[in-house]
Amino acid sequence: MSEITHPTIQDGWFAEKSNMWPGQAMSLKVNQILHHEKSKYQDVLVFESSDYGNVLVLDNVIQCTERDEFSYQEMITHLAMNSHPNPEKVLVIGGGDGGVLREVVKHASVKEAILCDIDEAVPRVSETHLPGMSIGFKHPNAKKYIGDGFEFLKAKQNEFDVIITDSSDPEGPAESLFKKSYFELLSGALREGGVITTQAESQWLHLPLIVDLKKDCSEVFPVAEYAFTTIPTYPSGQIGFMVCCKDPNRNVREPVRTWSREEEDKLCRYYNQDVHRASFVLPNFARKALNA
Ligand code: SPM
Repeated sequence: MSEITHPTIQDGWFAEKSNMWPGQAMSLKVNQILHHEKSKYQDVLVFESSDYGNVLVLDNVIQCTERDEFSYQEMITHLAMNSHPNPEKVLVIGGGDGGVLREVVKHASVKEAILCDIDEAVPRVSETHLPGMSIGFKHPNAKKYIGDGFEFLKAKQNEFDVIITDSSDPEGPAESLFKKSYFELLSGALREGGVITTQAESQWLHLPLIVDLKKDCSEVFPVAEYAFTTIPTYPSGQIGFMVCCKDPNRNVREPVRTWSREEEDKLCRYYNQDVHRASFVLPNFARKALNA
C-alpha cells in the first residue's frame, strides 16, 4: 500500500458514500493510491483497484474505472452521434478523462471535436493514469480547452452538430449543467437538426431530478428522451442520458446512421444498434413518472 492516504479509503477498501445515494456505498478493493490532489475545483483521486483497473474519483464520487468505462463513454457518445445524419463539428463539455472524445473521433464524418473541461487537473491526471481514455486527446481532429462550459457556450451560436455533456453529478462544479438555462445555451450553440446528450443520473436514485430534467429539456427541444445504460461501478448499476434534438421529426430512439455489424464489433464493446433502440425502453415505474 502507498504512503498516500485518503478519507474514502479505509482498511484497503474505497467506499463511495454520499447523500445523493443514502444508505448505500459502492466499495472497491484498493491496491495502491496513485494520485491525490485538491485542484482549484475539486478533490481528485486516482487509485489502482484490485479488479477494476485504475479508478478516477472526483469529490469522493467514482467517475470512471478502466474496466467498465466503455459502457458509459460509448453510450453517451453514440446515442447522440448516431442520431445525427452527418456530425462534423462536435463539442464535449466535461469529460476531462478523454473517453468521450475517444468515442467521438471514431466517426469518420467528424472534422473537429472540441472538449471543454473546467478543471485542468482531470486531463492532466488522466494522461498519466488513464491512457486508454486520454488517447482521445491525441487525435489530430481533437482540441482541448480548459474553462467553464457554461461560459464557453455563451459565445457560441449555430456552431455544433452534436454537443455531449459528460458531467459529474449536480452537487459541485457541474451544478450549472443541470439547469434549464444551460439547455437553452446548448440549443443556441447547435446547428439546425443538432443533437445533444447529457449525463442524466439513475432512474433508481434520482427519478424526481430526471423528471425535472426531462421537463426542462422538453421546453427547450422538440425531442427530449431519456435512455440508460448499465455500469457496475455507478450507484445502482446504471446511469441515464437525456437525448435531445432540434429537429421535431427526428426519432432519436432509432439510429439514423448505423455501422455494419462487423464495424460495430470492431469499434465498440457495449454500443450497437439494438442496444441503441433498447436503451430507451424503461421499466413501468420510470416510464410512468417520465410520461406523466
Ligand atoms: N467520462 C467519464 C466521466 C463520468 N461522468 C459521469 C460521472 C457520474 C458519476 N456519478 C454517478 C452517479 C449516478 N447517480
